[in-house]
This record gives sequence, C-alpha cells and structure tokens, in this order.
Amino acid sequence: MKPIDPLEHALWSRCVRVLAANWRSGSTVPAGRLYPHQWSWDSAFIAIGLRHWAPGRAAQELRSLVGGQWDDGRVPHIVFNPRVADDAYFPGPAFWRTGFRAGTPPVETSGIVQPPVHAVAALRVAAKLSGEARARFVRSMLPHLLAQSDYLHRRRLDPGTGLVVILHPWESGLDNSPAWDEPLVAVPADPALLTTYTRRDLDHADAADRPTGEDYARYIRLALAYRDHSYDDAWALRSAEFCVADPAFNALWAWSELALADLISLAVTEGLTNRPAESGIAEHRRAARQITVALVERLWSHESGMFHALDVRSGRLQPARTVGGLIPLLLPDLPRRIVDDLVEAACGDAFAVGSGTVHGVPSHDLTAETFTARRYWRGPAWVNTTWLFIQGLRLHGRDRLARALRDDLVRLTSGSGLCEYFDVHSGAGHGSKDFSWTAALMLDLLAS
Ligand code: 9WN
Repeated sequence: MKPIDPLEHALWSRCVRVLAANWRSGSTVPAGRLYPHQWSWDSAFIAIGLRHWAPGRAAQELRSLVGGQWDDGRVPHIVFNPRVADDAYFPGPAFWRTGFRAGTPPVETSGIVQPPVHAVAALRVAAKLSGEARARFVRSMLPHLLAQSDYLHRRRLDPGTGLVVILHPWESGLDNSPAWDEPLVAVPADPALLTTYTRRDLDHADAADRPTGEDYARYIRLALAYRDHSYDDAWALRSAEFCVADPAFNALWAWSELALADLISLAVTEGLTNRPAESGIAEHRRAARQITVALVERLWSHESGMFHALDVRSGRLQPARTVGGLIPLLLPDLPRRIVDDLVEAACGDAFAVGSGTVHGVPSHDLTAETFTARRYWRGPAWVNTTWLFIQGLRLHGRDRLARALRDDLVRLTSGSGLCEYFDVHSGAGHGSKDFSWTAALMLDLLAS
C-alpha cells in the first residue's frame, strides 16, 4: 500500500509519524496541544486514514468515540480524556456539566454533536478487517450507528424542511464560516462572558487565525442556553437562538445513511446480525434519497449554482458561498444538472478549483468581502473538506479534476507540513502543526 514515488513515500512516513504521536491509548487527539481530547468528526476522518496503516487502531478509534454516546443516541462532539486537566481546553467538562444529566455515559463529554461521518468511516474500516476482528467490529458498531441515525431523525429533524438542524456553529465543524454570520446577528455577544471564562486556544494558536472574541461570546451564550435546558432538543427546536439547516451536515448525514445501509447489508451477508435484511437496508437508502430531495428543494440556489445554509428562524437562505455548499456533491442521487452546476461553481471565480491559482478548495468565496486569507473557516483550505469534494468528484466521474486536487494536496502538504489549514494563495500552513485529520486523509489519498 505504501507509495513508490519518493515524494509520496516520504509524505506517507510523515503522516504515520503524526498519527503515532497523536495517539493516546485508545484514540487520537486532533492536535497534541490545541485539541487534547477526542473529537467526533475528526475521529471519523482519522479512522478513514488509520485503516491503511493500522486497521486495528482505526477500529479502536471509532469504538472509543461511541463509548461517549448518550442514551438518546447523540454522539457528542468531544469525548474528554479524564487524564487531561479541565482547563487544558475551553470549554472543558466543568463547562458542559454533562455528568449531571441523566442518560449520559460514564465519561465526560460535550453536549452538542458534529457532522455524522462515522458510518462511512466504519464501513471503510470494516473492509480492511477480516475474520473475527471484522465480525466483532461490525457487531459492536452497528447498534451505535443505528442509534446515532435515529437521534438525528427523531430529535433534530425540522419538520418544515425535512432536514436536520444544527444548534451551534461548532456542530457544523466549520465553526466561524460566513454562512453563520447572519443567523448569529440574532445572538447577543456579551463581552462580559469572556471575563468569566478563559479561552485556551489562544495559548497555542495565533489570534489572527482563530475565531474572534465576539464569535466566542456568542458560542458560549448558545452552549450555556442549551446546557441550561438540559440539552433538550424539543426546547432547542422551538426556542434556540441559532437553528440552521446546513447543506454539508445534511449531505454527510445522507452519505452516512447510505453507508449504514451497506454496513447492514454486509452484516446480513456475513451472518453477523439477526436484523431482517430488507427493512433496514431499504429504510436507510430511502432516508438518503429523501434528504437529497429536501436538500435540492430547500437549500439549492439557481443563481449561484450551489447549496446554501437556511436560517430556520428567519426562513432566509444565506447568501454566503462557502465550501459547505459544495459538499452535497457526495450524493449519488443528485440530478445531473445539479452535479454539473456544482462542479462549475467550484471551478468558477468564487473557488477557482483546478485553475492552478489556489490550493485545495477554499472554505469561502474568494471574491467576497468577508474572505480572509488565514482566519480559520473564512477562506483557508482544509484537507477534510477538500477530501470530501474529491470523493464527490470521483463518484460523478470527474476523475481528472479529482486527480489534480489530490496531487495539489500532496505537493502542498509535502512543502508546508501537515497543518490544520492552508492559505489558498501562498500555501502557507496555519493553525496547529501535525494535525491528525490532515495526516489521516493524506494517507487515504496516497493509498488511492
Ligand atoms: C471546536 C477539532 C475541531 C474540529 C472542528 C474545528 C475546531 C473546535 C475549536 O477543531 O473546532 O469544536 O476549538 O475551534 O473547527 O472542525 O472538529 O479538530
């Protein structure tokens, strides 16, 4: 599996070294100092890469994450490591106080979720395991993944759109994306909150790269309100100040529903479950189709030729063009003309993919006033979102562009290191160095 090309071979070894260094007896931290716990969608990406080098570890990674699942099925966005000091990361366990709520696991976790990429990861990890190890892994993961899917359907679905909503920008994984700017105007930013709490991210990263103090004041307010209503989703769907249907989250949910159907099918074929084959498989495939239809009906914009976030409170489709609006390319049931438009939007002025003038897929519209070269999700390219877009390109037979993006990422990370994100023009790395999902997904691209 190791590449033969010397540049790719060297990159492979570097990725393995980063993943080995960020492993903490049972799971991987996204970055040693900035993110010293286990994060939800990070672990899915990490497992997708780890399976090429250490499939047993990839299985452990996912099992460790679902050890933090709540009784209602939510997979929390952080599973805290009890051996790490509470104030090493903000907000830590003392802020979320999930231990006081019924139905939470013995480990401390946060109370919000992140995009559900886990069934996709589990399916790919299962394919790398064999014999008893594979049987044990599939048997142990399936109930957790079904419960996660059930949670999203039962507790997070907005009946008006047929899409799930995010209740906090952190739930998107694209934290300070300009797609949330308008919905966040409705959330008062109280600077006094930042005198009560201390941000830890600024101890390890440049303030110019990270979300602003005002962003954080809003993040804290939203998290406190959810926490103080015992993480009750019925309350949140009615009353939370931030309630958004995000195209990326929903596309990843539909993608996971398809993977879940395939995982059930595998379990049935290999005699690992007593579930009646047809019911589960057909149900999850149908769910994926329904989500795709809802995405097209509710979040597609003819003008921009891409998907946009919907502020459920105001009913307004958000004008910002962001990478999240390109991620639905992952879905196989998209109408052909939408696939064509999405690829055209990615290759146009706003994202310039494939033009040779930018690296990866920019996280935000290059032509927008709100574009910034280095601030987190407001411009820079990230390896995970670029990797997701590559998966969509491959699915729809756009192999030449997929290959060009892959080769660009290989050159970029070989030159700038396995950083958290990159300036799309200069290629300079920002955020954390030795970032786990960058290393893991580069392993996956090198293996493909
Ligand atoms: C808040 C861990 C996480 C990623 C997110 C990324 C960033 C956290 C933060 O780091 O978010 O969850 O402190 O900024 O935005 O996508 O999962 O790598």
